[in-house]
Amino acid sequence: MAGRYRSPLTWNDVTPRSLYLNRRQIMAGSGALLGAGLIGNRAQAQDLEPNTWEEITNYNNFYEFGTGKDDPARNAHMMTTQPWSIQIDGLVDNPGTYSFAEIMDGMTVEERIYRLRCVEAWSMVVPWNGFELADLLERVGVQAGARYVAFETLNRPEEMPGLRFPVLEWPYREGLRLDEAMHPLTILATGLYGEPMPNQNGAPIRLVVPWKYGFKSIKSIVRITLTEEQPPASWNMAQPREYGFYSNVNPNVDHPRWSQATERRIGGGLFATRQDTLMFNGYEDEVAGLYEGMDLAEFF
Ligand SMILES: Nc1nc2c(c(=O)[nH]1)N[C@H]1C(S)=C(S)[C@@H](COP(=O)(O)O)O[C@H]1N2
Ligand SMILES: [Mo]
Repeated sequence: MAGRYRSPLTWNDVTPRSLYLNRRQIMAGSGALLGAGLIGNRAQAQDLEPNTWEEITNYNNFYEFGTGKDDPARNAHMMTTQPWSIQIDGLVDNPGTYSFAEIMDGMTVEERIYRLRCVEAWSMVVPWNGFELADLLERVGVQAGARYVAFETLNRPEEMPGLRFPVLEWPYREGLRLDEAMHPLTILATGLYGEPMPNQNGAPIRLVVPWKYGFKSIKSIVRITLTEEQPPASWNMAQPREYGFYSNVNPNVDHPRWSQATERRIGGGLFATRQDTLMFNGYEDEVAGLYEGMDLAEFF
């Protein structure tokens, strides 16, 4: 691992508006300096302008609250997020149920401005606040036999009206290979725009894996399990031909029912044209090494 990943941008760069322009000039003019790939060129720098708070919190996928894009913003207030705890178990040295405060204790929360590319071919740029999942995994102690990390979302039908419908196998489940989970780009996010995570975005704590389709970034996590075998994942279980376990963003591997070559950037306004989807969602330099020698069409 090439050491801790340092985001080239901070929240101070995100706002106010005048600083966006300043930041974009800086980014456009110093590709070599920022350059380990996250910001490779001017086009990429421009599409890293974050979406607005309104866009990020009103256009959501969180099927536990309904399948419409505006259902989570309308319904997710029903979810109780205090108290909150995460059960951490499986192949770890220190299994247990950790309160949100215990999880956060000693963690350095930083800003990470990441692209979010949904498998449905829309995208946003989100200024998350969070910490590296690796920091938590190191703290609980990953045992030698562990090869995967499994995650589960809260499963509370009385607060989550969408759970009545068998769209997916509940609770929502996802998984990563251990090296993906330990990668410095993989974070547990607890906020956005410097505010606590809104319920519709996965309060109080959710995964963000920016080089994978959005459904891998599981929300409102209550359980993390270190496993030897590849864990079940809700979308993969529902439609294994359409949603693979890896689900790395890849413009060359289409979904069986639509192209993945381009994407619709939410809130594009005046410049609302489709944009090209980037290999590994623009994080190729950082993560391609994880998949060396792997057939990305077979292991989609
Ligand atoms: N528990 C849970 N996590 C989830 C989802 C969901 O329906 N339930 N939707 C996923 C999908 S498809 C996407 S694109 C992202 C959307 O995150 P956002 O609403 O914060 O933009 O969350 C992912 N995490
Ligand atoms: Mo998605």
